[in-house]
Amino acid sequence: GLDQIQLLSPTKEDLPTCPKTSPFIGGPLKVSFPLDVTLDDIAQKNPLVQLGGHYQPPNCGALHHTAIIIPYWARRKHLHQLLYHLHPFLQRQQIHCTIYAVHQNRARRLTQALPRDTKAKGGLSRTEMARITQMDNYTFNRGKLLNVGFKEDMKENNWQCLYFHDVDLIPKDDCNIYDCSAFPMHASVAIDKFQYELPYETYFGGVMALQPTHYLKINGFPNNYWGWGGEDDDIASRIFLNKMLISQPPAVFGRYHMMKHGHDRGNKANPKRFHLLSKTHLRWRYNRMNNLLYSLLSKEQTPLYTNLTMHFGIDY
Ligand code: BGN
Repeated sequence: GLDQIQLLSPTKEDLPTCPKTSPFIGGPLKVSFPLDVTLDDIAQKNPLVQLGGHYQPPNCGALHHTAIIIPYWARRKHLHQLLYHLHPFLQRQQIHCTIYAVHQNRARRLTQALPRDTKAKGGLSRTEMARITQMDNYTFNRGKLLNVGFKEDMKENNWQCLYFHDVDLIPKDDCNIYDCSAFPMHASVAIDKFQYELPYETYFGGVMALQPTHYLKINGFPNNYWGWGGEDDDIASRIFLNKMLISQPPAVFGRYHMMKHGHDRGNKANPKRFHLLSKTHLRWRYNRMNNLLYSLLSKEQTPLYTNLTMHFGIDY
């Protein structure tokens, strides 16, 4: 009975609950980068972070259980700089968390990776071939990455809060607590690149936090935005269409530094985004987490994060 259950998980049961406000939280943060910081350096600075980028406060039972989901490709340097800031930040907040980097494989065309005989005439039907070529087209798909992040992370732990976090944004205030609220939350409301203001009223890009129930209610994120732009607006629409509001931290806390970057190859502005957005109210029920086609190529537990790499489009 109950005794047995307690025996099976003895460690955290005996700890007092962490205080509502962590005593380690400071105020505004100065964001600066040591030039050549390596992952080993970061790991050494964060000895309490466990394999896979997992952390829980050692002396108290955490009040918040948060998965941080970072979609990325080809931004290794940004990922390292983000980890450098995020790990100590999360520890100061006394949060139980894991950092997941969700990576879209773009090493080579999937069609080229097919065995020769499959490629030979008759091996694959025309429609199948067309689908592969269209889907695996080297184009970034943030919506899909976020959906996979959700699906894979919930298999590992019963997370109560999910932070969908762009790789180039660094929080600039300790009071920006990485927990969830009653409504979906837009955390990055004051990015330096946009003069610490929302670029437009319904902007929902950068860093957002949802409870699993919010995510399920909106049917997950759209899978059909290939390339840059619009998927965040689609997600905001899904939230409004489901009669939820978007909450925000006070702008003084929701400050972020955006790391500079040039144009990403394979992430061109998507010309279809305007049309797609005009159809969200019709499509949100169908384009969603359940018809998400992907294959997980690897799941690696590195000292500072769990790395998920996937192919999109087809499963053989
Ligand atoms: C918007 C993009 C967002 C992006 C922000 C900030 C679109 C849809 C056109 C109606 N939306 O314009 O995806 O996060 O800029 O860069 O392009």
